[in-house]
Amino acid sequence: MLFTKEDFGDDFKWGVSTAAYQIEGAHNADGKGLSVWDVFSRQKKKINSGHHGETACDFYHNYAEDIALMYSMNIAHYRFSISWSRILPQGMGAINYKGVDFYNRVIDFCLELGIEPWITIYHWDLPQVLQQKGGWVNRDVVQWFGYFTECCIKLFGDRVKKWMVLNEPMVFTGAGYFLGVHAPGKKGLANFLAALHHAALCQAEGGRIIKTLRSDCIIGTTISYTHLEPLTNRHKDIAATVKVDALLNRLFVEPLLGLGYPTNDVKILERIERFMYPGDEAKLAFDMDFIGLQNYTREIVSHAAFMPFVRAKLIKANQRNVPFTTMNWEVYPASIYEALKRLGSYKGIKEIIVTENGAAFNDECIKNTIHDELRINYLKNYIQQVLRAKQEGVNVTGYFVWTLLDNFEWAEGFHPRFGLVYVDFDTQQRIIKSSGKWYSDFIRKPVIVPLP
Ligand code: IFM
Repeated sequence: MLFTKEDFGDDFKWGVSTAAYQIEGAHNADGKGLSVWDVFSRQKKKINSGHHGETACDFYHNYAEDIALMYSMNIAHYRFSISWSRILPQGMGAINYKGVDFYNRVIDFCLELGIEPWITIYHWDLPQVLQQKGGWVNRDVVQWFGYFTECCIKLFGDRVKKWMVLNEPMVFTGAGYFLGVHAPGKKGLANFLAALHHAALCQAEGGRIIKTLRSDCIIGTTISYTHLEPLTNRHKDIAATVKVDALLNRLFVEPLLGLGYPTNDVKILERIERFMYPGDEAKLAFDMDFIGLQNYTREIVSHAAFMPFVRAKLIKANQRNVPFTTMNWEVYPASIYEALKRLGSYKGIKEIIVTENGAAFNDECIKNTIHDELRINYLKNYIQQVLRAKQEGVNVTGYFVWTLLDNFEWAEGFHPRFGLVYVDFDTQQRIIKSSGKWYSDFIRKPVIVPLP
């Protein structure tokens, strides 16, 4: 390998990311309320193979072993999310202190082992009771989310100093309220535009609430950011790429920076106005301490006359004669470099942290070992591209692998295995994969040998 962790500097943060619904299980334990994912994944044919996250990695009961495992792997930064319905079973109102105790145990044990906890407030698991009132389509979600944020900060902000407001809002609004392939399974433009506007308001409002309650916290939010290229140099493909870019990459970050929605490039977004109240434009902006970039792949875009609204489509990796992962995502390390350069070029962005990057491959467990060379190569090559961007001046200050444990990959169920650690979902046995060992060696603290 031509580079080492030291090339990134002493302050660079190396970690792993997870999300509540994907690992915790214990879906109705100790007073937890149902989330949209508990309900959605029980509906027929929504999730591959009929899987659901009711047990998942049972992190709720195995958290101590899993955090100890992280410690043994030299992981010093752990990003996880809070299940809204675990601490507020009714979405608002009374706090479920048994749920709070769980997160207190997680946080305190991390701190005891010298692992810094990083909390994502919302990673897609809205309480079902709030969905029954319209969920993200109902503007009241701004109040509901504000209350949830306030509770999180008051309950955990004394010990947790690194916060992210939302996880990939484009994905949960697009897949959950436009395409209907994620919880809560809603479809249509009106649902999507309302949900996206309310999520964008929450993104900024969440930041303001944290700042007001705890000025000593570092505040960020995360976005998915995919490098895009047109299929050909034809004007139509280039125009399609500009549209997809505005939707996938710019939609949430630009309002946050005070630039408004990218309506010039996607005319249909003008219809958001129907959901805007006077003064909303200013409320969409907030000066984040950092932006969490989540990049996995590049997409190739072509013009598609039959596609409603965008007139564009993505050409799947398996149709392009390129290497790809179990998710059918192209392995293209320079995508993270391109994404970092592009995001880094916005004037208002002070700092970027790669809050997710990783890959799912068809790992095989043979005699209790998992030789996942493909994942090692993926991580090495992507990390090298992060370094390239850093050396060219992008202020990228951390990198979190998605993910620690194989887990519930939303509509795909448990088949795509993204973990550095293999999970046998029948026995809950954990086995560190070769990639986990590689990452652990790569980020190991240098041993200081005293001079005689
Ligand atoms: O598993 C997801 C995660 O919840 C959000 N970002 C992408 C990951 C891989 O699909």
